[in-house]
Amino acid sequence: SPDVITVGETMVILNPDQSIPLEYAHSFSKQVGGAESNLAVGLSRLGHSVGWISRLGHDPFGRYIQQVIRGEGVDVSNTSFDDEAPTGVFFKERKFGDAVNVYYYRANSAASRLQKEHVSEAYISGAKYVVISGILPALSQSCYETTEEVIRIAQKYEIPIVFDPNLRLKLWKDKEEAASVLNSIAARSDFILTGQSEGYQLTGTHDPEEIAAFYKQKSPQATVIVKLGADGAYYSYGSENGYVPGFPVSKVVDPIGAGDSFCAGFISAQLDGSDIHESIKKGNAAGAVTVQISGDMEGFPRPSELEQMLQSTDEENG
Ligand code: KDG
Repeated sequence: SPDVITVGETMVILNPDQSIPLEYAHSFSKQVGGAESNLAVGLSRLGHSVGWISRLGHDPFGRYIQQVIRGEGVDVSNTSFDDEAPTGVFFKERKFGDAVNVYYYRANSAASRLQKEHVSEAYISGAKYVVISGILPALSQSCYETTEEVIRIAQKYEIPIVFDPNLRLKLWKDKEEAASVLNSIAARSDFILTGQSEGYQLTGTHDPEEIAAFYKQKSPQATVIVKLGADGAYYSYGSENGYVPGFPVSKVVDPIGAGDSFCAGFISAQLDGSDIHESIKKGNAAGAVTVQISGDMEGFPRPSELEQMLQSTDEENG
């Protein structure tokens, strides 16, 4: 099996060619996005073997997604087609500054019908890392059960679980429901990678050190990383903790996907045997490359681009 396995929904993105309110946009670029397949593409570009488990509609968008993700070198052998439900779609909208709004058309999509029977224990059991995102359990009851099944398998084979809560409030009944499900997954994870504002929604504090302390209490063995955007990240690993500075970029074009790119850079470094500080630095650098390019995964770095970003501050810092 691949070294890293992840599971989740991927959609076609219709990205307006103009930065105006969506109702006035007339032309769109077709792209592919989904937090888990983004991460998989990020890892594949960095030279790792990675598998993505999902369901796609038996329709042109489903075929397009399969082609793109497979074309990026990700193993799609455990992703199958559903004859009865369509592939999900979402639109991006850029109105002010760096902010991007998203509008989902994904209710009852093929991926929302993913069931625990679609997940192969034999396939997952050989992985070195399993990556779970908090989007999947929000999609439907069967997706929630699928998430639990993947956790069960990872635990059975002692495969470290990397968890990104990826809080999408539009997908949950309310914040309380999201926090109860996501914090329960965090409590069983080995690496918790959260953003600062979702960390606030889930723990009640903005302070990165308090967010980490909250999760350490639930999962004492876990490494907690709080992603701070341009400011880098804070981490708590065993009794070690600290801040790892980010990489300045001149213009943020599209922040969506940066968190997934961070996760790919981080896991890539862990697979290569780097220590925690180096791994976070690589995550920060990957995120910084990604925000400068439109699209979720178009801007994920290749090794030489990541290396260039990593060198950029070494020079500045002397
Ligand atoms: O992390 C980026 C994702 O949010 C984006 O690709 C869309 O997966 C997506 C989602 O469900 O929001």
